[in-house]
Amino acid sequence: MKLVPTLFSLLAVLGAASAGDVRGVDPAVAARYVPSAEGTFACLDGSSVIPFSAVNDDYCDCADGSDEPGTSACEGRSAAYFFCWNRGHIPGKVLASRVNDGICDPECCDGSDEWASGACPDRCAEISKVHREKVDAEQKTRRTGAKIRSTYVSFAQKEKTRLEEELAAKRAEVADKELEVEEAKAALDRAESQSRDAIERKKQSPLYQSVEKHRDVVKRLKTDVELLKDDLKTVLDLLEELSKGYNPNGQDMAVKHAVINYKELIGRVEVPETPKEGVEGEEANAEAQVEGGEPEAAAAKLNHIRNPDGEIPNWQVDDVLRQDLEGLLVSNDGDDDDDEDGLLYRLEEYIPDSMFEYYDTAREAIVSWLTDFGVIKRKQVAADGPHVATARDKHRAAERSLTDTRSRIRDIETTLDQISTQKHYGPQGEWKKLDGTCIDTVAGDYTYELCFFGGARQKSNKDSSSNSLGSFAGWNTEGERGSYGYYTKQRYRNGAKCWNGPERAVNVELSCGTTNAILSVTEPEKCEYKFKVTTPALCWPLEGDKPAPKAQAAQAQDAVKDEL
Ligand code: MAN
Repeated sequence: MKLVPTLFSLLAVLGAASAGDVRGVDPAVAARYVPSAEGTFACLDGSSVIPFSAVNDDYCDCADGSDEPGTSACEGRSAAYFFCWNRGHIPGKVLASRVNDGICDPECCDGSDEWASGACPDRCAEISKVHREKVDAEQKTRRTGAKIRSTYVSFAQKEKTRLEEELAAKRAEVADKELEVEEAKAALDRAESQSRDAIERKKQSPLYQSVEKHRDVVKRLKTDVELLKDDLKTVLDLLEELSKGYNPNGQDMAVKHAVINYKELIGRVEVPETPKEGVEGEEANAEAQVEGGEPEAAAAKLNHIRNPDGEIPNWQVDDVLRQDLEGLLVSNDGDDDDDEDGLLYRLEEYIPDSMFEYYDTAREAIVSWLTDFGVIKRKQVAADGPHVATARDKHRAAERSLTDTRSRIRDIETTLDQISTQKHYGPQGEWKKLDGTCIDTVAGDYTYELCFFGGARQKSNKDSSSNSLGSFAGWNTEGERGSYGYYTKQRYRNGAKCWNGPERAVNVELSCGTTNAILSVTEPEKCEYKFKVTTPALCWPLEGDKPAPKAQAAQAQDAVKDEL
């Protein structure tokens, strides 16, 4: 409150045709800018009461600055802002500090904020025209987009109906399938027990018992032969040592005869041309016989003693011992559907004898290799018979079918929940249509791809390399679910790790457009990308057009706020 009114305050008061026309006052609080009976003004925050003449006197009296709506005297105070009418356009506001600062603020296209100099002409008519054209274009896009969006909504509704029907059918199937599994299990148990009983019975047959005994005997013989071979080797080694180390001049006749006999056993005996007479002569003759013979022939003979001709090879004996006798009982049990697998397992019948040993060693390896690669199926019959195998296959098939049905039910329930609520597919399920739709754009050295609700990728335009930029991680975390703002952002996270940096990620900024398209791609931070995307899914119908989503009113309010 100044004692001597300044030029500004005079002009400000003169500018007010009536008390309600105080310069710069927001019409929302205009009623407070009327002098009281005592000719006073109460600050809007109630902090003080001042003479009405102190309003707009270019001196700040109120703590909140509400006494100076038309000057810059209260700059920085909470209520210190200037309201401009912008007639013919949309009213605006500027901070009190910007009143009469010599700058034509765009918020006040009527130039009223520069009232002291009158330096800013009223440009509201032309600005309003441009604005209207922009708004008209936006509304046109919005209307066209909304029509497309409505097809998305219909799609979601149809999809919902289809899924609900499928869900009902699948739920009805479950009880039948559970019964099928139960019956198949009972049949399998029966077949298994019958098969066990039958095998037990057959095992009591004289033939089986005899074969088992034979096998036991073969087993024991094999052990005996192995032990004897060991013993023979020890004895031969011993005699070899003895024959090399013994002293022929010694008088130990027992040793001498043993060596002579050993050498006879392994070598060809040669009698000297002129045998000597007498006892000494006999000994010399014997020695000559022993020393005689050909070393190579002796070695061959020794080898023959150790490994006689006609010896049954170990693999043949092992084959007999390994034979699955129970399996033979089962496979003979009416298994007359001799399929290709059977042929494969009987391949040995066609293998020439000379190759059999090699084939036998390689067979297991070949069969497991073919089984691993799914070329053949190992026959179950050897383990439990064809009836059990069939029963087991039926039980497994019934279980698989029940599991598939249950899993489909869970999927449908999830999708229906996502369509029906506002969680995933928007207020009217409109985004369901875009689930899996991919759009892309070229930017610099890369083509950027976005698959809605799937993943984002960065593909090189120079080679075939590409980086994952992440998978769908949710909508706008700041927006309230169901509000327009909630659907204007999507997050894609956990992409390929950036060298020396974070995992790649994308923030998608969505707006209404008549097509699904990526408008621009930027990388504001290393490996953090921003996609600007248009989509009809965000073209909510205009107020007055039919039918608006629930949150439409909220969006309309947001829009008005933005404009003010
Ligand atoms: C690649 C691309 C770029 C990224 C760098 C980071 O070249 O993914 O977008 O900035 O890696 O090393």
